Amino acid sequence: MQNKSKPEWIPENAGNEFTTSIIPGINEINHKSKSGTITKNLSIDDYVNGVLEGNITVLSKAITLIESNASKHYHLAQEVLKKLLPYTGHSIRIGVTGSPGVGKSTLIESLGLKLIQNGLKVAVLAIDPSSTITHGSILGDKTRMESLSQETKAFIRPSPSSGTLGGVTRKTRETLLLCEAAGYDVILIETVGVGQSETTVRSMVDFFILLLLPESGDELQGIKKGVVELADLLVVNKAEAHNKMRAELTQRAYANALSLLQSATKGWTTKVLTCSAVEETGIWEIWSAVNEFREFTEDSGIFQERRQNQLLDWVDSMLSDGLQRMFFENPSVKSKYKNFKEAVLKGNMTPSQSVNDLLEIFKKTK
Ligand SMILES: Nc1nc2c(ncn2[C@@H]2O[C@H](COP(=O)(O)OP(=O)(O)OP(=O)(O)O)[C@@H](O)[C@H]2O)c(=O)[nH]1
Ligand SMILES: [Mg+2]
Repeated sequence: MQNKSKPEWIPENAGNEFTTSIIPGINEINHKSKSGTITKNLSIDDYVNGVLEGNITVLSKAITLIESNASKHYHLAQEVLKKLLPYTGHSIRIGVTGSPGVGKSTLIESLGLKLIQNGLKVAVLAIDPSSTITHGSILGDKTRMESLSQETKAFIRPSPSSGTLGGVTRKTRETLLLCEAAGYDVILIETVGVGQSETTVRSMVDFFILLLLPESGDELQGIKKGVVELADLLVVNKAEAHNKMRAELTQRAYANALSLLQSATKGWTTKVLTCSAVEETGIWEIWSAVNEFREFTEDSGIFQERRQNQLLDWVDSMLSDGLQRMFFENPSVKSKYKNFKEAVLKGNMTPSQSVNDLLEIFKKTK
């Protein structure tokens, strides 16, 4: 395990409530202050103005505030967000999922660099459900997106590395809004294609890309219906010359399968493309599909409708996150929680009994 240290934007007197840590050797260009004159303790207005100016140090600090699990930071973060909300909503939000190693980060880097060359500002966020267990495994991605992280118009933020998936979701959603307020035109969210995280990311983006590998005929039997049905675009990556046949076979098989499935977005026909993130071929076609989708959904009103639903999802995820925090921070619950779990292990209490009793204790203290 490498040595980790606290980033410079964490207040001096802070405890363990900040989840972010820095591993030496990672390019920290995103976190450097342009002017070098940032004070340690920022007021709400300092945060708001700094983010609106696109100051990367202040943006990083504001995200750290959002990622904090401490109540006082939570309330401050919500005040900052409230003031920034009117400036959000102007980006296109794109989710990228796929099995580990399929090339999500490489594709994001390749697409991101092209977009920057075309004058756009690009933010990359990550949701890594495994990081809630391994505490930040996706940090490696930052080193992988080396070229992108050198760009002043790019902002890369790894997944918050502790808390429940629900907590991570709320934090990512709010981070996305901060990035929009800071003027990023395109927000790319990478998620490892396991379990719940795909549904989670789908619920916070406009456009969802599923990345696939070229496969042989036999392997194609097991098309994952669930995640395919979430995607607006399927892309077979690693489609270089030696893989061309397999990539096209995969492309056709998925196109056939899609004709039998429901599309993720009403009225939109999910496309299947091929690309090579490494050789940078087929990347513009992906961006064209994004634009075509945007035009189509804006005309049909689905774009706005989805954004409204995302706002409501945010309410729900905040509610469950808030309830959970309230419950586990409740002193009466805290004092019994550990004992009850031990009692369950010893067989002196059933799991449901312990849950009921804890809920009763919680209700009585309200
Ligand atoms: N040949 C080839 N290799 C690629 C391509 N895209 C990515 N790779 C390689 O595949 C490996 C994994 O790429 P990543 O971009 O890290 O994949 P990922 O999906 O982000 O992986 P995780 O974040 O670990 O889930 C790396 O060694 C890349 O160089 C491609 O288009 N062609
Ligand atoms: Mg990756």
